[in-house]
This record gives sequence, structure tokens and C-alpha cells, in this order.
Amino acid sequence: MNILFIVNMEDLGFEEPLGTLYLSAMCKKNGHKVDVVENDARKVEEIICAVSPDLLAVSVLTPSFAYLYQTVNEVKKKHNIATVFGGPHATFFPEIIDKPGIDYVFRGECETAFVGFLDLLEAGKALDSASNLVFTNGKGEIKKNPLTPLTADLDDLPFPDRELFREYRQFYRSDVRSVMVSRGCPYHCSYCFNNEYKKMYKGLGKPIRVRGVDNVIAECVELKERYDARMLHFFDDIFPFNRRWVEEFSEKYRTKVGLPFLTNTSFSVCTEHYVSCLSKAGCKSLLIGVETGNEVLRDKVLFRKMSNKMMIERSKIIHAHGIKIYAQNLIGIPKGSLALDLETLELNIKLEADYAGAYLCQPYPKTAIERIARQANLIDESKGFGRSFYYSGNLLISDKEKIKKLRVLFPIVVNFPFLYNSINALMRLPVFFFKTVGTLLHGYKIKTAMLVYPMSLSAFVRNIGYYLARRINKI
Ligand code: B12
Repeated sequence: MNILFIVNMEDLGFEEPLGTLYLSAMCKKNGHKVDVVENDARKVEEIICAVSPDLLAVSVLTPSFAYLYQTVNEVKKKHNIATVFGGPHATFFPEIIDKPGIDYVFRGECETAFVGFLDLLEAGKALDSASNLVFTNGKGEIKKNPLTPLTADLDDLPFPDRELFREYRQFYRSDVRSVMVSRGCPYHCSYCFNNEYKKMYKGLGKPIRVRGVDNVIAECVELKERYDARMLHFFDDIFPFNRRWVEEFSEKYRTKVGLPFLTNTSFSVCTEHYVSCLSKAGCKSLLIGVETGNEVLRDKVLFRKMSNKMMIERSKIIHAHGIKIYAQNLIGIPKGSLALDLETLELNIKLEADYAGAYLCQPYPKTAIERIARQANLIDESKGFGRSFYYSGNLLISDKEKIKKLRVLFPIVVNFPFLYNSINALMRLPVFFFKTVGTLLHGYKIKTAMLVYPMSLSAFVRNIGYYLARRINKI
């Protein structure tokens, strides 16, 4: 079959959408043709005329659903092409099948399920055996087919199809490439989709799976040699922390790949052994969720069990190994307050975070934090939710305007802690005052605390451009 993926590139910067690339690789391996286009009705029209797809495929997150659906619905009115939606939003809201213009919805991990469906569709067979599929059958009934078990051995999957974006310099010529080493997360943070995901897949395989080191190394070598990658971003929820796995990875990555990398992790796993293995391998920066400085709020609302003391100790270990800390924080949390958000700021100063981003909490539907906010009557039903890290569209919190200002000031004050004593005065100034400083600081820190590799001036300008042009990064 001939599949056309529509991707919301304006949200992605230089970070390739790996879900789409994994599906593309599986489709091609099974003899299907795949094209891609950005989320722009005119461009979609043009490519439909050029490649005549049988199927329009879309990967949706909750905040991007509305924008992608709008395009698909518009296109669908003119062209009789079947449409299929998958990704986290489709997984948790399969009821989108009711919307005009959406023919098929997929839940969960779909490499095998999607190609099974394509084969049935191509052969004109009934879709009752298509796993993970939600669809309306010939009698007008909505059918929710069972899920296929999670892929037990991730090494069985082909590498993501990096060729899909050959025409898109934004991804294809990027010095920094994304890789997923594992799937799943051991924690239960209230704002994350993992809890619901784990419930959905109960009894259908291990939720946490880690690729074999050799398989990961082979993908990294390909990115270095074939795609000229200069730095890698391991985009796992938590970079694997099994002792033997990390040791083997550290040794093989250093000798066979040798590229600097950054990754996502948690203070909970940052022992001396783990951090030293990462450092020896070439880790330059860790993206770590600090989220809040208040231990009660952290435990009771965010469901994160760790102490400030432990975080401060671990940050010392990380810095001692020459790794930068790119801290991520949530402010404007349900049941929180401006005073508690200032505690978060203080904690980031104590951690000596090299960069500390603060994002307004936006509880997504079907997460535990959304239930907490709803029970406390903190959701404004008349409003939708924000698209980006920087807006919380429908959350009712006190001092919201001040907290919005604090978000802009936050990284500046963490970098220049002497400003902390004047924070209340600073929050009274108009926000445009800090926006330029904040943007410049962010650009500088992306270069020095995140993408820490020998970057050419042109790549620097390009990376900053992509990063800041990303709609979800607009401040
Ligand atoms: C990398 C990443 C990003 C990257 C790239 C995002 C992207 N679109 O690929 C960046 C940094 C840009 C990003 C931004 C955001 N992200 Co993000 N991100 C991730 C992360 C860590 C990994 C995604 C990934 O590559 N997974 C691996 C691939 C293999 O899995 P996958 O994408 O889910 O795809 C599989 C299935 O979903 C399915 N599938 C996917 N698409 C399709 C399409 C079809 C047609 C079919 C049949 C199947 C299918 O099959 C795929 C293969 O098995 C996930 C967490 C996670 N573990 O998944 C969060 C996650 C996806 N992000 C999330 C969020 C909330 C955001 C932001 C809103 C954050 C913010 N507040 O601004 C923004 C929104 C961006 C946007 N509007 O698109 C949430 C989404 C929750 C939700 N209900 O939608 C997640 C799940 C994290 C979480 N804590 O809950 N993110």
C-alpha cells in the first residue's frame, strides 16, 4: 500500500518523530511505500496529487491533535482517502473514531499491528483480526480490537527509517540525532502517560524493555557514519540503569561510537557508578526532572518520592563527572502556590543547575494529576489546554499572572542567584523586560549545557533557529 504520513514538524525542532520512523521502517520492510509531508493543508494537497496515497497516517499527541485533525478533515472533504490516527492521544482517546474524517484509530505500540492491518486492508479482508485497531464495522458498530502484546525483544525491530525525511533538512542534516534505547519507565509520576499505559498493557508483556547494547551501538554507528551525526540524544524516559548493561554500554559506546551524547534520567538512579559509566561513555548533559522543590507537593501531587537532600548529593556527583544538568521544573502545580514555586527556584540554585527551565503545569486528560485537579475544582471546563510547555490553558491557580512571569525569570535567576532576593520586585516588572534576556540565555545554554559538541557557527545558528522556532518553545 501507499502510505502518506502527516507530521507536525513545527512542534519538533530537530527532534525526529521516532514513532513515525519506526512505523515507516516496518512498512517498507513489508513491501509498502511510504511518504511524508508536514502539517500544512496546501502541501498535503500537492503531495496527494504527486503520490496518490491509499492511506493518510497521523501520529498525535494530545495537544497537537486539534491542529492535525483540522488538516486531515479539510483534506478528507476533497479526497476520498482513508485516514488512520495513532500515537499517545489516539491510544488514550480512541473515541476520536467518532469524528468525521477519521476512519481508523490505533492504540498502543503498533509496529506489528499496523503492518498486519495494512496486509488485511490490501487483501480486502475483514478487519476483526487487526490487533490494536478501533474502527466502525459494516453494521455501523464501533469495534475495539484487543491489543497485541508489547514487542518483547526490541532488537527484533528494524532501525527507525531515517530516509523518510531525506527532503527535510531540519531532521536529515541535523548534527544531533535522536535514539530510543528502551521503552517504558519504572516510575509513576502523576503527570505522565506511563501509568495508564502500564494499566492498559497489564498481562501483555513487560512494560520496561531495553535493547541489547550491540543493537544500540549498531544504530549509533550508522548515525555517525552514514548520517554524519555529531551528537546523540538518547530520548528514553529514563536511560537504562541496569548495572551490567550500563557498564557494557559505556565501554562499547566509547570505543565504537565515541560521540558526545545527552540523555534523560532521574536523580533516583544517579549513583556514583551509573554517572561514572555515563561520563566515561561520553555523556555531556543530563536532562533531569526536578519538577518541584517542595517535598510534600512532590510526593502527594506529583507522585515522586525523593528528597531534596538526595537530589543535592546526586547533583554533586553529576557535576564531579563533568556532566551538565539541564533541569526541568513544573510551576503552577495544582494544590501548589507561588511560595512553593519559589522553593523550586531555591532548590535549583542549590543544585547549581546549568540550565533550569520552568514550565507551567498542564494536566493532560486521563492522567492522575488531572483527576487531582478536577477533584479540587481547578479545571476551567470552558477552556482547552495549552499546546506547549509554556502554557496551562485550563488550570485555575492563584497568582497565575505572577507565576507566568516567574516562568520567564526562573532560568535567569538560577543562573544569576544574586537576583533571588529581588524576585518579588522583579515579578512586578513587565514581562517583556526579561523575555529577550531569557531567550538569549536559553540559546547560550543550549550550546553550553545541552548540545555540548564542537558545533560550527552555521550549525549553531541553524540549531538555535529550529529550537526557538519550535512552537512549543515560544516564550
Ligand atoms: C521524544 C518526545 C518528544 C519530542 C518529539 C515528539 C514527537 N512527536 O515525536 C518533543 C521534545 C518535541 C516532545 C514534545 C512534547 N511532548 Co513528548 N515525548 C517524547 C517521548 C519522550 C518519546 C516519544 C517517542 O519517540 N517514543 C518512541 C516511539 C516508538 O513511540 P511512539 O511515538 O509512542 O509511537 C508508537 C505508538 O504510539 C504508535 N504510533 C505512533 N504514531 C502512530 C501513527 C499511526 C498511524 C499508528 C497506526 C500508530 C502510531 O506506534 C509507534 C510505534 O510503536 C514521549 C514519551 C514516550 N516514552 O513515548 C513523550 C510524550 C509523547 N510527550 C508528551 C508531551 C505531553 C509532550 C509535549 C506536549 C510537552 C509540552 N508540554 O510541551 C510536547 C508536545 C509536542 C507536540 N505537540 O507534538 C506526552 C504525550 C501525552 C499525550 N497524552 O499526548 C508523552 C507520552 C510523555 C508523557 N510524559 O506523558 N516530546
